[in-house]
Parts: sequence; structure tokens; C-alpha cells
Amino acid sequence: MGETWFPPRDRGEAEEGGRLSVSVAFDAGVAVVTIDRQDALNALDLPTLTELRDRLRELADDAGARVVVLTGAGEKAFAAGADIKYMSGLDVGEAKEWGALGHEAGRLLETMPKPTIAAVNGFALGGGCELALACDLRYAARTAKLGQPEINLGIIPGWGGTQRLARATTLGYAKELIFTGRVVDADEAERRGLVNAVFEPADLLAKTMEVATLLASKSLVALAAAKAACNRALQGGHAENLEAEVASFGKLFATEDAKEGMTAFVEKREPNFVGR
Ligand code: DAK
Repeated sequence: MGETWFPPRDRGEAEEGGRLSVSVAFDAGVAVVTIDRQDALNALDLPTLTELRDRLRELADDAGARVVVLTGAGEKAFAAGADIKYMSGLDVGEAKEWGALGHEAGRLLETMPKPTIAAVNGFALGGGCELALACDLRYAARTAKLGQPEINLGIIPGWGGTQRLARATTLGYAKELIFTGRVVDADEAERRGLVNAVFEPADLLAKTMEVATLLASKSLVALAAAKAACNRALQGGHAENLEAEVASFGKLFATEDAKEGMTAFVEKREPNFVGR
């Protein structure tokens, strides 16, 4: 991590006995969002999830955040899921609202016009795995454990896991994990495409920041277009998606960054992108 860290800023209302449970720190255009409820393995209760959603809303619109990294505090957990103690008291209406809040956090990670990366530093179970799945890229510590064990609680993944796990891996593998509740280690997760790469725990954040910093140096307008186009890949019609890709490709030729990128190549120099 570089020396340009700023202290976590304005974290809203949610506090745990005086402690803030979601922090945001900036390093060279990368916003690192850390879920911090270590006494509950970073499980997400209502204040924590609300706070996470609020921070993600802000970062989606924050030009200073070129890339967003999501991780968990401590060495044990990314997030051990939705807080089961909190969830056990919900009625049907409250459960739907709770589900909607998790969906909103997931959709923000999935659709904000900038790359999002999960640094899975330990348990990513249930809702924790679902948040990681909503990110564009996932890197894991060798000690991480991932899974959708909701079936063991008599429920199902409720924050997009039934859809995104199948899209990230295969429908058969997603059904196996969701039906059995089996938790897998990082190496298996990598083999099955659930995570992009696995690192030693001590290296995870630095390796993730390497990728994040690289992405932060690219044309943000081109990255946003690439994300939106790639997001269509597993939905809708193939022909329409190809049309959308070519339309988006064409529009980029009106940007300063496209002119700069191609001119820099011709002039044999590094491009200096401005994000428009
Ligand atoms: N919720 C609340 N507390 C949790 C927690 C969780 N998910 N996971 C761990 N903790 C707490 C433990 O209760 C314990 O607290 P104390 O007893 O010390 O007060 C503390 O964290 C340390 O945990 P352990 O003592 O259990 O630690 P171990 O190392 O022995 O075990 C473990 C680690 C991760 C294997 C174990 O804690 C575990 O199995 N945790 C539960 C994992 C899990 O089942 N996660 C999925 C949660 S369900 C929906 C909305 C959302 C969802 C579904 C539907 N709709 C509204 C449609 C999402 C559901 C989920 O995410």
C-alpha cells in the first residue's frame, strides 16, 4: 500500500458500540472499502449493509474514485454473510426489504461505471460471497473459503447468488454449491473461475492494489464502456449485444482519450488519459 492513504472519511450513521463498520480509504485514485465487524466475522447486519450501500452510492459518482476495491478487516473474513442473528427476527416484509438492500449494494458494484474488485481475505459466505460475485474481478487469499451455505439455514441466496454464481462459473457448479451448501477453498474457487487469482494472504491486498492501480491509469471513459459492454455478455440477445458494442466503440472516437491513446501509440509515447 502506498503512503498516500487518507484516513477513512465520513462513514455515516452506522456505528458498532462507537466503532464504524465500513471505512473508505483512498490511494492514488483507488478507493478501498473495508467491512469491519470482526467480532462477527464481518457479517452484514442492517446498519453495516446500509452503510456499505451508502458508501457505494457515493463512490459510484465520485470522480476521485477511479477503481473500487472491496475487502474485509482482519485475517479471518471478507464477510461471513448476512448477519444470521439479525435475519432470524425478520418477517416476510422485512426480509424483502433486507433482500432489496443487498441487491442494491450488489447492483452498485456490478454496474457503477468503474471497475470493482473484491479482495477476498477470508470467509466469503452467503451474502459475502454474493457481494464478491457482484464485483468485476475477484482475488482471493490462499486461506479464503467461499460458498453459499444458505440451504443449511433453510433459505436460499438472496443477494443475487443464484444468478451471478452460475454466470461466473457454470450452472451445474452453481447448483452444486447452492444445493449442498459446500464451502470451497481458494484453489478450487480459482480452478472453477469463481476467483481470478489466488495469492498468499500477506500479498493479497498489495497484489489487488497493483491491478487496481493499473486500471486507474487507463481511460476511465473506455473502462466504463468496456464494463457496460461486457456486462451484456451473458444476458439479452447476442446480435443486439454486438450492435451495442459497435455503437459504444464508435462513440469512443468522440473522446479525447481515444485520440490521445492512438496518437500516443503513433508518437511512441505513453498516453495521458483525462477520462473524457
Ligand atoms: N451472522 C452472524 N454472526 C456470525 C456470522 C453470521 N453470518 N458468521 C459468524 N458469526 C459470528 C459467530 O456467531 C461468532 O460470534 P460469537 O458467538 O463469538 O458472538 C463469531 O462470528 C465467530 O464465529 P465462529 O465462532 O463461528 O467462528 P469459526 O471460525 O468457528 O467459524 C464460520 C467460522 C464462518 C465457519 C462460522 O462462523 C459460520 O458458519 N458462520 C455462518 C456462515 C453462514 O452461514 N453464512 C451465510 C449467512 S446467510 C435474503 C437476504 C440475504 C441472504 C439470503 C436471503 N433475502 C432477504 C431474500 C443472505 C443470507 C446469508 O448470507
